[in-house]
Amino acid sequence: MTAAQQRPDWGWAAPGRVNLMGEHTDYNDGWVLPFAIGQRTRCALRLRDDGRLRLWSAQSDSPGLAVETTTATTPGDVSGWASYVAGVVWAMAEDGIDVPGADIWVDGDVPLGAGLSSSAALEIAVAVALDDTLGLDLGRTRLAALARKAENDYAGAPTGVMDQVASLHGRAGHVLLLDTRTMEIEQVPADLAGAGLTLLVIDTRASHALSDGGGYASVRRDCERAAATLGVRALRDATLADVQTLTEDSLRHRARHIVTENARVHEAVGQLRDADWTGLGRTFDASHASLRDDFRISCEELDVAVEAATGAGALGARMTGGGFGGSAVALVRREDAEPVGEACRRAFADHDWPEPHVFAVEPSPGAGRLER
Ligand code: GAF
Repeated sequence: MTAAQQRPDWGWAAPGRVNLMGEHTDYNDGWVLPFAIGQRTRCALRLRDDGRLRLWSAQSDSPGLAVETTTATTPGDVSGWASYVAGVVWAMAEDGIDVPGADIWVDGDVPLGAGLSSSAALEIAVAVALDDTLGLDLGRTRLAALARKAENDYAGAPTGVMDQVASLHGRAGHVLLLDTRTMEIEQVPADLAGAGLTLLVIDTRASHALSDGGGYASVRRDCERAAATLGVRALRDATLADVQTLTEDSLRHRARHIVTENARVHEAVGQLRDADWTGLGRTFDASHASLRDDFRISCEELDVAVEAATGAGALGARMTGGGFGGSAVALVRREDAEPVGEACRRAFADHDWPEPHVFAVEPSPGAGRLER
């Protein structure tokens, strides 16, 4: 019998996320408003004592074959999905935590490359599995930091910490207001279903990758340059008046998005608290316009999805996540969900693009052990 056939029961799971508001603000010390979705990555794990690390993914092109390395792995040893798993073991070792060896299996239904944080779901599923199995009790703050280190320094994607925190701290019926400077978290009630609303994800299936050294890294560098030019610690500390003094067009545009987007996070929290759904829809639209025109990380597929959704009656729509492809989200009245999805599919057919995947999501619990 092969090791793949001897997989233990699935023991742990971690969700992907949707971000309601606050895009690219997390690495600018700003605020974000994500929630964990019902789609999750599952993990099964068996410890070994020989320093070997063998990894299987049901989503890989050859799911029966293991990716093999050792617990002394260093960045560059493995690539693709396996780098997010081996990266967690590496980050633990860097932090003085000894993993004696492990066979690790992963599977799940977080759409890959859709901007819904499949990579953080993978890291967190493995991090909680190791934490539990090794009896480490590291706590969620440290687990989030280890997973982010895996993503940044092992997998090579220079992201912020929003996705890992959302995957760990998700709570049904709530969105999570995170201050990425202080790491303070506030759970904000968001009973969308109770208000007769649905949040639709429109996965455009346009490619999106954070670790290709392309768009994400370059906008992040622009933000850091803008902060340095203004003499502030991070763009969170800049005002709109400061931003207007930036003479380089692209820096001024990027910085303006960050300053206005941080304000929109707080507006959205107020609108959730007041059940002001039309206001929240307008904030979605303003955020998308800012991501498209100022931050410049949208793409044609995302813009078409957003226009089709609002044209068919959505209260508001915006791209979510890292951008350059991936998914949009639309806030719709329950009875409009079907026509909005249909309008998006029709708009994509008119462009001869592959059909987008449209599905509803709701705030769901964060990572943890599965009932056996
Ligand atoms: C990706 C990153 F991983 C997050 O840290 C965040 O920057 C997001 O893009 C944009 O808001 O999901």
